Amino acid sequence: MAMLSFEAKYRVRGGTLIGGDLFDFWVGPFYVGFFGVTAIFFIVVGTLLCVWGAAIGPTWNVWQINIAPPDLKYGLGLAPLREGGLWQLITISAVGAFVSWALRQVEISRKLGMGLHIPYAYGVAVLAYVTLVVIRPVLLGAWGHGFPYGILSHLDWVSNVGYQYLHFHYNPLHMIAVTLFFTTTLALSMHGSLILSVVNPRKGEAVKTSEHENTFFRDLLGYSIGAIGIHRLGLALSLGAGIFSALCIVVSGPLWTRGWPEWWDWWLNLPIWR
Ligand code: UQ1
Repeated sequence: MAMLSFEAKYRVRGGTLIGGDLFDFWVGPFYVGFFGVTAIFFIVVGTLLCVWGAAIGPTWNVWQINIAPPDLKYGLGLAPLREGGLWQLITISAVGAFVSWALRQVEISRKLGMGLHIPYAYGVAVLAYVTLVVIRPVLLGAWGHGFPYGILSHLDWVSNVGYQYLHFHYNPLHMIAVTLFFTTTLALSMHGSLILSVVNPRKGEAVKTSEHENTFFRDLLGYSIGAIGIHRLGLALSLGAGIFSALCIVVSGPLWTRGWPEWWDWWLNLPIWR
């Protein structure tokens, strides 16, 4: 079936989570739905708030624009608009847009009778963001612990928070997250290169198949994880990277307040050394 006729055939009513067929329609290629409407609302509001924040700031230099969270003295309360209130409204808009987007993915998956892997995977990225600007600030008792919205300013925040724990690379959960990020790129480069190598034969030769894929890695490593397996591995590695990233920062402060190098004292204090 040609792609476009497939899409027409599967563009059917139903699968919505809320409101029946109220917004159950497409605009051109895009499915709208109730959560398409809420997503557009939060995206427009959040973007305009960012432009407002930039306009009342000292610069239009895109690298230097900064919309900071409230001072710590405001705790978990609301701050005046110019003193972090805009950051709070932008954060609400961002969470609203991200959750709307995830629920729109759920509706599209349900319409097509697919699994919910895509919204779950996207949800892990949202979780990482929510951990930084909601969960950790709430656990620490002030919105001021969220990161500022700005290209250079958020980099400075990461550097400063890292140095608060002396040497963040000693955080064991950060070590696991970094390892998972690197392993994700290794797995994707292996998979991408393998697929391209089999579908780009020499001129006049037939495209190769999974037998060639399996045999290559059995020759090389004595093991092939298989066509479905490599995708399960890729998903597990990349979601693990996001989950351990969220974990490594949410424990920094709420659970561990000293430098991360000191955490390893448990190793030096093992009774086996005495
Ligand atoms: C692999 O074994 C495999 O199965 C045939 C793929 O599917 C097409 C792959 O893309 C890759 C990269 C491998 C090799 C991976 C491991 C972990 C041995």
